[in-house]
Amino acid sequence: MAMERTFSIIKPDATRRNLTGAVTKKLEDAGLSVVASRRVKLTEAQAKKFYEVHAERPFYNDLVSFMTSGPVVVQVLEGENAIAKNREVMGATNPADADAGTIRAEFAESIDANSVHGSDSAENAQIEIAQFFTEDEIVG
Ligand code: IDP
Repeated sequence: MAMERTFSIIKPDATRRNLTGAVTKKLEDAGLSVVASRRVKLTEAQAKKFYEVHAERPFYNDLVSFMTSGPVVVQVLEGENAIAKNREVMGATNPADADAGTIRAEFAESIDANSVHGSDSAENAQIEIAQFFTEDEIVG
């Protein structure tokens, strides 16, 4: 198995409920190391760019409003098979479909306020990490 890096966001619904530590513990318990982390309030431009692929979807404007509604924690996670492992521990997009024990099953409020983002491919992980971190801010 390959060592990989992936990009994670702890979303505003989770920071608002003081779940930053609880979410991070789930990630760490799954074998993922937090090798970069920063709490930030996304600008509308940053959120729009980040979710550009969903620009034509009906939920795009609501998603951008939600992601700018409060602080988020952007993180780089490192570990073996980190991209798939993170998606596994996050659970399905809709918390109603998420497996027991996953972050979204335990913490998400709804399909939009679903507590976490995680890159879905190696290519997107690289693009997303570069949007928020320089190489020297990542300490493995
Ligand atoms: P993912 O976060 O599980 O990768 P994506 O399909 O990439 O899911 O969608 C990005 C984000 O857009 C989701 O995490 C969720 O916050 C929001 N979203 C996705 N589908 C819906 C929907 O049908 N209604 C409202 N929000 C949605």
